[in-house]
Amino acid sequence: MTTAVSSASGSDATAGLATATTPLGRLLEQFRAGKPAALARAVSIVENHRAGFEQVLAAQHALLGRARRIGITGPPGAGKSTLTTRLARHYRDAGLTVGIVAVDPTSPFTGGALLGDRIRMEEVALDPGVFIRSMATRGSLGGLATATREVCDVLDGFGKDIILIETVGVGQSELDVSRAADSTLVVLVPESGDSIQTLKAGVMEIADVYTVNKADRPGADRLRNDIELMLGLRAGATTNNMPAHHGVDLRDMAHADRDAMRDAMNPARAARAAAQAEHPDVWTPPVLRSVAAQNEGVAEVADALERHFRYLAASGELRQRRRARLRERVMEVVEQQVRRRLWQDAETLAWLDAQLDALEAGTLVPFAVADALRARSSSLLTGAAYAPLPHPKGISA
Ligand SMILES: Nc1nc2c(ncn2[C@@H]2O[C@H](COP(=O)(O)OP(=O)(O)O)[C@@H](O)[C@H]2O)c(=O)[nH]1
Ligand SMILES: [Mg+2]
Repeated sequence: MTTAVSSASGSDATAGLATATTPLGRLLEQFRAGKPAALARAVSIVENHRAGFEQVLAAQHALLGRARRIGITGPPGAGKSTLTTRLARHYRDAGLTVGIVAVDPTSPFTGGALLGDRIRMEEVALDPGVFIRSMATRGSLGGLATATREVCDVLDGFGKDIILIETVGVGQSELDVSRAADSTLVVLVPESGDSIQTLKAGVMEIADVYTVNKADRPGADRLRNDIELMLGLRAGATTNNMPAHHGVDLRDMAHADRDAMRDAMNPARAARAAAQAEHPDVWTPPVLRSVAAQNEGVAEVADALERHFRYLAASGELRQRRRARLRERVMEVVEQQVRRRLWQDAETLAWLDAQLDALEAGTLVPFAVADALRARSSSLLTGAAYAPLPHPKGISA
């Protein structure tokens, strides 16, 4: 069943949306014309949730999904920013435009780096085909993950072909941020306890491609093997590929059986073999090696990301991931609105304060106050602020 929703809601958020006579209308016009200055301003408005940010985002909605969003995550110092810069260069050389969103307080994109890094960054920073925004400080409602997604939407709507999202660390917020991406590249480094910690902290759930960066240092192959071993064990290679007979003479077995037997005895090998085979509906994360500082292995990383994107498209997972993102997006917006509408309403706060005596005396429980608050605030919560997109059927009930 569908319910038509009137677009004449008298809303504040849609007022002046399409007219070029308002400053925001003029900004959106320049944005649509592809002016880099308009992109920078639009990103700032959205990042800081300044007046008009909803209109800026709403104007992008129908355009979303053209960009490929690639998350690049891993422990501090792993070489994420270096690799991000190299990948940006790689995509620029292929004629693609790039947006970089760095969610990392230690990122050279924010200026906290060695001089050499700054110079390398500037090589892409000065390229008009590359837009860089650092999200190190985010004070407003909604949090970093929301802000990151919203900024990515602006870059996508602007027409950037590739969006690189650099996030540091291993915590839940970084995992949230990585969900803004279509593909996630996890960057690990040898001789760092962080790397295995990172894997344990749930990064294996989100990694589509791994690279062991700083492969010019000892221990890279060892780490690579450890990751492949974990991947192989997780995939259950040991049981799936085990030939029926044990104790057979390997020399009597067909090649395929022998390979299966070896893989069964070596899950890491099995994981590597699975990652090299191109299956339309199974993806085994490849574990690559790179020396980002020397631009080694960068093309291979880009190639693996390309293969992952093909897999996403062919398997239907791209559509699934993006639909899941839309769903989360609506939930996120509702939460933000509820918070803003309730806790920025002076009258509601005054009413709440008036309940404190009874709460303190124990004659009212917080749950009862919450019930009453929601009931008395229902019009605050349901009042329309956004007109639906022009669509013959309106919004589904
Ligand atoms: N030896 C070596 N150093 C690297 C490599 N990649 C990056 N670095 C250096 O490692 C340091 C941290 O790199 P950065 O990209 O800022 O790491 P991030 O914190 O993960 O973004 C910098 O000094 C880089 O020049 C590499 O492959 N090998
Ligand atoms: Mg960095």
